[in-house]
Amino acid sequence: MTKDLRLYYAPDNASLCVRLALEELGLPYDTTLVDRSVKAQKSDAYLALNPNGLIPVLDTPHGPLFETAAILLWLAETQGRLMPQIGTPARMHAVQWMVWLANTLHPSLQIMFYPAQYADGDPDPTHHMATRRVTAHLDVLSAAQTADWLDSGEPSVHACYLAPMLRWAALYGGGDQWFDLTRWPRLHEFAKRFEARDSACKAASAEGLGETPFSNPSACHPPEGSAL
Ligand SMILES: N[C@@H](CCC(=O)N[C@@H](CS)C(=O)NCC(=O)O)C(=O)O
Repeated sequence: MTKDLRLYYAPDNASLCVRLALEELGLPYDTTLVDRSVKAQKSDAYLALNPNGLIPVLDTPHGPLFETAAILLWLAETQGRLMPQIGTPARMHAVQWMVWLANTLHPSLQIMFYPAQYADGDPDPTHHMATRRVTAHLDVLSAAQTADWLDSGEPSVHACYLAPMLRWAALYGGGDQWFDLTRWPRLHEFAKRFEARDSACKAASAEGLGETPFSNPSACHPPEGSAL
């Protein structure tokens, strides 16, 4: 039977954040692999779902939805879970950190992963700049008193968004083992706690992410498709 939700995904891509939330919420969903090896994200069929040609898309009963943060917020809103309730003081900081994840950390990571797309000529200075920025962002997050979702052990859309980003920083951030999550003990504890959850285990199994996908990640070996 066709389900109401369909996740267009590629292994270890931003779609992983959405998969984690879907698993955490226990919602039934179908998946469609977007085959990056043939640039399926730029095909006419996919551009009709997301004109940006980027993964993920979540197809919903109201039509396709793109942007990781928008999808996570929509899921939280429609399910009444994974975010503090609207109108509560806790909601204010929860929204603040969602915007920060989407608007600050994620873009800096993307520049670090793909510096040539952001540089005229030599991409190395751009990569160094982005690495410094990511380090500074994680310093800010790990010291933040209002980011209680880091320590609570409660599932949240923030956790579903941050955990993959910590993984990607380690795996795709530019070699030389520059990234050591133990430098930020609070974030390291968060990653260990999060990867022990059933939702994380199911997502890791579906996408071939290994045993410690967030606290000490290794290259992904997906059953289908490719990360890049
Ligand atoms: N702001 C977008 C970024 C999505 C994004 O960059 N997705 C990457 C995979 S993690 C992608 O589709 N890359 C393929 C490409 O650039 O062609 C979001 O959060 O949904």
